[in-house]
Amino acid sequence: MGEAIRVAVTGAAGQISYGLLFRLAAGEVFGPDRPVHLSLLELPQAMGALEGVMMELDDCSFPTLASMNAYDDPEKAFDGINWGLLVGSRPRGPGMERADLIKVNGPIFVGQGKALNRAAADARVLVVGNPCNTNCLIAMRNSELPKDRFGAMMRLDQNRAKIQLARKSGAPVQAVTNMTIWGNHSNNQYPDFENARINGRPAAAVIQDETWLKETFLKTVQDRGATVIKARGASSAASAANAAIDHVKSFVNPTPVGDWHSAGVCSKGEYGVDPDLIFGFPVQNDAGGTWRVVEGLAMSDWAKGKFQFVLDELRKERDVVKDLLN
Ligand code: NAX
Repeated sequence: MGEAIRVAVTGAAGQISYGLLFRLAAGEVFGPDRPVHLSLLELPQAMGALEGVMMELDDCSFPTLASMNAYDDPEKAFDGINWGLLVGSRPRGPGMERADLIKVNGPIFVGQGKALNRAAADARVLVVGNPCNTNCLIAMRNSELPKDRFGAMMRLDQNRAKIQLARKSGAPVQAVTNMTIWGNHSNNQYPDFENARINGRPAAAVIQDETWLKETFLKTVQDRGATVIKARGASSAASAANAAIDHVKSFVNPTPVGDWHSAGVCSKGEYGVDPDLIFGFPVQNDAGGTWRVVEGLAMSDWAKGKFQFVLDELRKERDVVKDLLN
């Protein structure tokens, strides 16, 4: 076995982590020959619950789980890590507006951004805790890690969009490629069916139902999180954990030729997005671990309207947290 990869997971006693930690520890992300060290961060009041999760991890006897530690201090939890999966944050309470959530969670990501300076030189970060794009922006702007190491999770939205197109067309989900979720992980995201493909053909040419694409598909994907909460009485946890696994895998492996994946990454001005915003873009990754935004995708005027709307939403979120940005 090779040298252990050190992975920090925050909110480690939460629901998403319960779906995530076992798959990480089982070697699903970094392979059967790469031991994983888990550095688990929680709030002091959740340390007891975390202890229970760690007992269960022990009881799986995973050969790839080299070791694990629990912390309530991000400086310690992020020491020497190669990946930081920032899942923990405060959930939205009853009557709470999005702006309130941004304000209560923002400070967490100031502290965690600074603590990420203790990470290994090659460290990468995925922010899952909501509002994930803006939390990621805060962490990035408070950290000295290079900006291209930060990502926010759009992958659950990508996976949700793909299965809807697959179901509608009757194609298997793996036949759906080139799925972009532009913008924000919010219900104003724009899932781009115009550039998506099914068996290599434009999705719209296969589905041939513009009303369904522009209305049903769009709303289903945008509102999926709320629909799951309503049905399950709890938010998407297993599918979010699965998406986090997919996100990390997509950044450590080369992207299949001709395809791309969606991630919230730091804009360098692509498609007119303000530099530094963490915006959902189509991304391709090479074998060396370098990624780039796929440029030059066409959009109809209708799509440009959706794009502009979500871009404005992210600008407003940035304004709410401007005091937290270094
Ligand atoms: P839970 O409430 O089950 O777990 C969150 C955990 O984070 C708790 O155990 C809490 O003690 C811990 N925590 C809170 N503040 C912390 C801090 N400062 N440091 C360390 N730990 C801290 O929520 P869960 O269902 O696991 O969801 C976690 C986050 O993911 C939420 O913000 C949620 O909104 C977000 N989601 C993001 C998704 C995405 O696609 N980006 C989809 C699913 C999910 O909604």
